[in-house]
Amino acid sequence: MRDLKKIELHLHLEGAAPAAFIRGLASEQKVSLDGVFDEAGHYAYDDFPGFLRTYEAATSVLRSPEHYARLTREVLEQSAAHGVIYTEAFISPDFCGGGDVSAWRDYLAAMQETALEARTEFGIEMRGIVTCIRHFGPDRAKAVARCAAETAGSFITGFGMGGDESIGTARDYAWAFDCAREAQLELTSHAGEWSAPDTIRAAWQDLGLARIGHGVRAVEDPCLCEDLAEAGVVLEVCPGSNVALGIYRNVDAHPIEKLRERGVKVTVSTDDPPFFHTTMTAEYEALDRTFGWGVEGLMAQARVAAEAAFCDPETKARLL
Ligand code: ES4
Ligand code: ZN
Repeated sequence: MRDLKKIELHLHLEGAAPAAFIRGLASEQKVSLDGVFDEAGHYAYDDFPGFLRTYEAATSVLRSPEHYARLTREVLEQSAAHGVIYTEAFISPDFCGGGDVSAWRDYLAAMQETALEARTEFGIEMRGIVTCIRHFGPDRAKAVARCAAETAGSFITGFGMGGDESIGTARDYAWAFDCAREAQLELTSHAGEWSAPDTIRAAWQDLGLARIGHGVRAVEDPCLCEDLAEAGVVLEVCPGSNVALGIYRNVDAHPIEKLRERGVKVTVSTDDPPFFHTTMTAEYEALDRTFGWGVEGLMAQARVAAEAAFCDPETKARLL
């Protein structure tokens, strides 16, 4: 399972930072990160709002382009060790210069340079999806969209939104997504991880998305599943993340198989692997064990991911 070639479409760069890496940065800066780690040294949180708080506290020690270069290298090396040959990382200008375009350019240059080195060294290709954070509000989202639009190109290929789904409506963020679309960026947003199926339809239609982050609660609405299947909208499904956050009791209870059976295009990702104690290998093993996907089913899912990747046709052709 580890050696199968994998494509990951939904990975938060900051959320992929190993706890030990963040502890190392904290001690270099002589700051104490109270409440961020448990006794075993893992990230600590009780529920989704707690997860977001821990996540934001952990990112507070990522303070320079050089820190992001080190993070990028660490994450790409880890992913490559699990057979990932192509990864799309969500990157948040809110954490890289606070939404200021010129600071963002410096952070981005550091990440892009590291990604080039990692391609040669570890054999993994990376693209960045600039991501706004819903609970920071529509104005911050606009600033992030401007960062994305200014730096759209061969490395920054997408725009997305994460954060607390209970805040506002999709329409509140439409300006940001329109701005990104005009800059030729491809679009995805978290929806239907926590929120009801109608918010998936709203995000998909009001924001003009090609892909949806999670979207698993679509399973509760057969009509929505039919429409997503017909339109070929791709779900970035992260089973281990959903189980770790308590949305589903275990992988057996996870709707990924039902969604696939209904013809919805599903792909598999890890979201924030150290937070959820998962890896792409672990996700593959769980899906094989639980639903009997086998190498064939897993490879079929990887082809869906390759087709849905936010990259140029030549790169895509090499992944298929
Ligand atoms: C998220 Cl803003 C953010 N970061 C990491 N993981 C997430 N899941 C949902 N929103
Ligand atoms: Zn996510």
